Amino acid sequence: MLKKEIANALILQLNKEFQSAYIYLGMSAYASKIGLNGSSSWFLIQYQEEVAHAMKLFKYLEDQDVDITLPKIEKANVDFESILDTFKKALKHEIFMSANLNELSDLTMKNKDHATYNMLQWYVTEQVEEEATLNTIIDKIKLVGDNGYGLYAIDQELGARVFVDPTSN
Ligand code: OFO
Repeated sequence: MLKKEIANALILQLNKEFQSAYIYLGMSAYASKIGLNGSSSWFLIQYQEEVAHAMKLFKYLEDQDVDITLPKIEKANVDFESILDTFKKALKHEIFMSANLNELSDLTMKNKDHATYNMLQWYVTEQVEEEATLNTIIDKIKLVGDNGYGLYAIDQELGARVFVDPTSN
C-alpha cells in the first residue's frame, strides 16, 4: 500500500511521461515538416519510448492498488527554429525529467518506501542514457553546421533507429 503523498507524486510523474510522449510527437511533426524524415522517425520512436515509460508506471500503480486519476495533457509545440533547436529543447526537457525523478526518489527515501525507490531507479538510469544520446546528436549537428550534406547524413543515421521496448529488459 502506497502512502497518499507518494501515490499522488507517481500519478503526476505518469502524466509527465505522457506529456513527454506528446512533446516528442510534436517534434516528430516539425522534423517531418522541414523534410528531415530520419529525425521525424527518431522522435516518433522517442514518443513510443515515453509511452512505454508511462505504462510501466501505470502498471506499478495498478499493482499497488492505487486509485488512478489521469490529469490532462498540455498542448505540444510543433514549431521550432531548426532541427538543432528541436534537439536542444529535447535535451532540456530530459534534464527536467531527470530532476523530477531525482525528487521522486528523494521522497521515497524520506518515506522509507524501498519498493517504489527501487522501481524509480530504473528511470534514473534510463535518464542518464537519454541525456547522453541527445548530447551526442546535438554535438553531431553542431559539427556539420550549415553543411546540407552533413545534415542529410545525420538524418539518415537517425532514421535507422528502431523501437525496442525499454521496459522489456
Ligand atoms: Fe525521457 O523521460 Fe521518460 O522517464
